[in-house]
Order: sequence, then C-alpha cells, then structure tokens
Amino acid sequence: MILVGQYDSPYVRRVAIALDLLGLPFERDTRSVFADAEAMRRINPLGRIPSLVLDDGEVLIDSAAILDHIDEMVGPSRALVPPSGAARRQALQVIALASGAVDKAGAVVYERALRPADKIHQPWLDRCAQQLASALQALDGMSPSGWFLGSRLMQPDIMLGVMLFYLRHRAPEMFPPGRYPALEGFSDRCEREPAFQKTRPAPDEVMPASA
Ligand SMILES: N[C@@H](CCC(=O)N[C@@H](CS)C(=O)NCC(=O)O)C(=O)O
Repeated sequence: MILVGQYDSPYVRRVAIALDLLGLPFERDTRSVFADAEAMRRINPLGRIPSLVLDDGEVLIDSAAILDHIDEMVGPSRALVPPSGAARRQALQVIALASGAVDKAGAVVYERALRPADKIHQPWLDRCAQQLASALQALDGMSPSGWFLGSRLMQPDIMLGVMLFYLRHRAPEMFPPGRYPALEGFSDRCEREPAFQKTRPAPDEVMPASA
C-alpha cells in the first residue's frame, strides 16, 4: 500500500497512525498537494490528500473512507472504531468534532497563507475561530485522562491528537496555553506515543506560504 500525502496534513497523519497501530506496512508518496497539483489530480481527481493506493492499484480517497476500509480489513475485534452501540456513537461524535475543528483551523490557515493580504475577509476568519473555540471547549469537557474507549488508542484519540498537533504548529494562538487544560494533557500524551512520533512532519513537509 502507498499512502499519498505529507505529514503536515492531520488527515494524512491520521491514516498513517492507524496503519502503524494495526501493524499494516505501507510506503509513502510525499509529493506536495500544492507543488505537484497536477500529479495529485491524477491520483485523486479532487487533488487532495490523503489517498491510499492499494496493492492491486485501487485508489481510496478521503481519510474517513480509507479508515473505514482499514477497519474492515482487520475485522471488528481489531477495528479502531467500535462496531456498534453507545461506544460507536461516542467515537463518531468525537471524530466529528475533532475533524470539524481541523476543517475550521485549516480554513483559517489557508486564508492566511493563500489569499493576498488585501483580499482576506476578517469576518470569515472570526467565524471560523469562534466555531473552532466552541468545538475545543466541548472537547476539553469530554477528554478523558487516558483514552476515550478504554486502554487502547483508537480513532477518536488519533483524530483529536492530530488535530491538536496541527493547531499547536499551524495556529497556536487558537490553542493558547492554559485555556484547554484537558486537551493540552491529551495532546502531550498522544505525542509521546511511538505511532505519533513516527509521523511527525519532516522539515520539508510544510505547506507553501503561497500556491
Ligand atoms: N475530508 C478530507 C479532507 C482532506 C483535506 O482537507 N486535505 C487537505 C490537506 S490537510 C488538502 O488536500 N488540501 C488541499 C486542497 O484542498 O486544495 C479527508 O478526511 O481526507
């Protein structure tokens, strides 16, 4: 399998961490979604990352769909989302909040990086920041002192962990020290895990200042 995308993307990192936790080997294609946009569109018509190229050449796109396939491959006892019931609903709720928060943070980061300064629309940035803060507040109140679903690191933990790392590195002012204490502890705990450490973005895995 080949995972396409750089680790500065929380969605790519999310897939890589899941593959690592499940012991599924993969190679990486670290082409940039911005510098190699045309090549990326040949892999995924949307020109987005992550994509996962399976051994038979089939290409899966979108982290949620990729992770759904990975869970199916390993079967319900090893899957990183519980198969049913309250535990599944809780997992999907946390994933939805954390991935929605990445979308809001990403919108702010893209607006700042890609738009000419005179075209930046501050009310849009303010709205995104408010939505992000509200999601972080909710997640701070929900975060456990260990992992969400017991002793095992699973998809809600991974999604929340990669989202917090992204914030810390790309929009730290939206995650100021002391405002979300449970999330700070959660992020530190995640980044101590080997699967998280192996997927830290390399220095050249950074979105360009303009595209
Ligand atoms: N819902 C998608 C979101 C993927 C996404 O937003 N990828 C970003 C990188 S973090 C991307 O490809 N951005 C380039 C673009 O959209 O032009 C997923 O979960 O995979």
